Amino acid sequence: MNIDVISVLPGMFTALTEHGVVGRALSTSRSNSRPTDSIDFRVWNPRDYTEDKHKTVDDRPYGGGPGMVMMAEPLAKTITAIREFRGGSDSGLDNKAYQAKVVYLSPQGRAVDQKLFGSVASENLILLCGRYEGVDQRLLDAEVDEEWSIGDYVLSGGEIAAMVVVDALVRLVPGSLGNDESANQDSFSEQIDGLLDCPHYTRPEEYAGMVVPDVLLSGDHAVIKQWRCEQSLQSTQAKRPDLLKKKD
Ligand code: 4G4
Repeated sequence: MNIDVISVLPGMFTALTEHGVVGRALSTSRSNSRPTDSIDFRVWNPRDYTEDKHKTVDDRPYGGGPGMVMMAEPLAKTITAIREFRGGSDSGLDNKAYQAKVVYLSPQGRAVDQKLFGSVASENLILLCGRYEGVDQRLLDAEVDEEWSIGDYVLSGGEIAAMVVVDALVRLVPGSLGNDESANQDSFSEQIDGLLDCPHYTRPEEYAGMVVPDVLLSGDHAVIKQWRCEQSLQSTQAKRPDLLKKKD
């Protein structure tokens, strides 16, 4: 899976690439040591695809009003550069033949969820991050396949929304989470789909007068699995009954 992000603030993505299990997964893929089942992640700055000496990527809105709008041309050139890089002459594809979903992160988009992430985890993505008041509509009409929202609130730019999407996707790509990957895949497949997680405990056995549930100390893995399943159901009923109504 290739993920290409378009952002005028590429440095923001070090929050993702330089920390934790997601950072390790993304740098492993860049070092080319896992050619299959991993994520090749790159960030592209539209300023690098401008022609003027000030590297202008935004301009004032037609019709007036506050703020600035991201210009179509630098973004279109960035997308062309991505298509050339991913499906360039050495790959045997021409520029337009590179198969990728172009996604615009915006408050107007379709609400993302785990099911959507599962359905795109095998595709290539180009994530477009808006800044200022957003992107010229003609670029969106010409280039964008889907518009996604991470929730009903407004952010200063699409970068944090894109990082949410990438983090969630890294967890779904087999072989991307390092040492613990087989364990992670196992617990993912055993997890009851669409329910909230069960409670977790670690040492000590007693903390602030509270003890670990006996069943978790029993060593009976069938009983433990049953208990965790019941806890997940009860927690979902109490905190998110809407998730249960969606299921059979
Ligand atoms: C598009 C249009 C995504 C993108 C306007 C992006 C929230 C989300 C942006 C803007 C975003 C979300 C600058 C308002 C960038 N905010 N909920 N901001 N703004 O997924």
